[in-house]
Amino acid sequence: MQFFGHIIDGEEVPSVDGATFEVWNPWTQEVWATAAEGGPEDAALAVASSRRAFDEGPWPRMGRAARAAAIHRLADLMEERADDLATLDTTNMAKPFAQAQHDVARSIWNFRFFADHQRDHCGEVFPMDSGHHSYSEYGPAGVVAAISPWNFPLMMATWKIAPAIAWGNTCIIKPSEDTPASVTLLGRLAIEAGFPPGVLNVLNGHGSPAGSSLTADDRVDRVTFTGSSTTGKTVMASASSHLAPVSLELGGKGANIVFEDADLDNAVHWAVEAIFRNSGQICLAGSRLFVASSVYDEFMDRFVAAAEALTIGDPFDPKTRFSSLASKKHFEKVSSYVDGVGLDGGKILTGGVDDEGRWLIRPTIVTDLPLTASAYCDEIFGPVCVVNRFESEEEVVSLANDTRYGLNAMLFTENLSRAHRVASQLRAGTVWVNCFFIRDLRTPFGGVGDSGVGREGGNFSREFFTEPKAVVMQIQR
Ligand code: TXE
Repeated sequence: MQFFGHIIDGEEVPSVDGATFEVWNPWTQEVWATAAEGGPEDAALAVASSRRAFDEGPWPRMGRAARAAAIHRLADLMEERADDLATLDTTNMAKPFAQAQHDVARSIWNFRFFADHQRDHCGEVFPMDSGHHSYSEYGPAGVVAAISPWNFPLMMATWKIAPAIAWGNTCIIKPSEDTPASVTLLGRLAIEAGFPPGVLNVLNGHGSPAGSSLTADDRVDRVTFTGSSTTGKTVMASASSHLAPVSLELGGKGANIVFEDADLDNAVHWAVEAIFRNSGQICLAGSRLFVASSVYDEFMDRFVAAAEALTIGDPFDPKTRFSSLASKKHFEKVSSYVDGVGLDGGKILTGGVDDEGRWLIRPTIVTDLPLTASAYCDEIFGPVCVVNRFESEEEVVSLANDTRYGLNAMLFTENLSRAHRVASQLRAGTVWVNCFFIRDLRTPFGGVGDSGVGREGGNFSREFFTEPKAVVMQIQR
């Protein structure tokens, strides 16, 4: 059985007290590994190591080109081990292997992008009428605590680690207790790439005490978190005790709007991706679908057919497009929402809870739910799409914005003016027009309301992971 330790100060180590936890394969429903269960002492050691690496080590001082080169070396090693990284994510959370390979490629790109972004960046110069000029300098903030979820185990972790270390910080990543494997391998590769000890530490373990010990530690200068809105609030409160800025990427209940003039083939394709990719375990999921009345019947026939055509099965089978949920606990959560649909007056057009004992919810499409039903309002984080029809643009904008979340929205139309008009009216951090899930790493990423605080990506990550400084210089006397 494999073991995933902590990576602290350039070494893979067990917990100080030897505690471990089981790591599950949700497809086979078997324990396939164990991992070190981090406690307060392990967290303190990880923070002390990253603090030393920041205060005394070469990383923040080595210059941008050398740092970029080191990060590209790590990316090269990830490329060499890409299938091993993808295998760990698929084993650990039943993500279809091709999707896990895609996540690894994107994780490598996270490192390459931010390595180059910090190397090539310029500060600003502010000419002043007073005979002075000012310029800005972006220095590293210090020690970053990063806490990541289980739905994109490697990808979400690297989305945090890459900008943090690229900008000269040192970082402790705590992966989800459900998916410690790929991030631990990443930590091993960082050692192999020659990273100075403490630049990238991996602390395995549960949210409490491992994660909470990190966020509460006053030697930590930044906290970046992706997870549930409830835990996000706890993390923010904890970091506020020592005034560490936080970046929170939380849940979502994305609206997906199909107007009557949409290209229906394209809209159906993306509607399926938006709610059934990764078994719906995506904060950006298009879980509330609104379809114009005049095309509703035609769209729904095609949407239901496409959902039923998804090949369900073993995530390592190349034919599989859809597999089980990431854990038993999560399966129970999603099942309870599906079970509640009928009680709330909703109709399940297709899908439902698997009847073969797997931790699987088949691609599920629901109609007729009242707008107050919990399956309509809450983030289910599973393959459950709630559909409503609409009559007018004004009506659908109001429906789409009527949520406590605001991470993303999609709209499908061939009318250019409408696309711009509606995109600007939607209350969301990202709006996709005629597509879904396409990202440019320079753009802001984050949400409003219960979907989070702050933005990351390109210069937005720079703002968060650095301490901008103004230097004012007299040039004329
Ligand atoms: O999330 P948690 P869970 C949503 C989704 C899902 C629900 C619950 O709706 O069903 O959250 O998932 C760490 N201090 N999302 O229970 O608890 C934890 O160990 C510090 C949306 O997995 O938020 C893990 O590493 N850290 C989401 C991470 O927080 C703590 C992705 C997320 O766990 C902690 C995942 C604490 N007190 C779930 N408690 C998205 N936005 O994509 C827990 N953690």
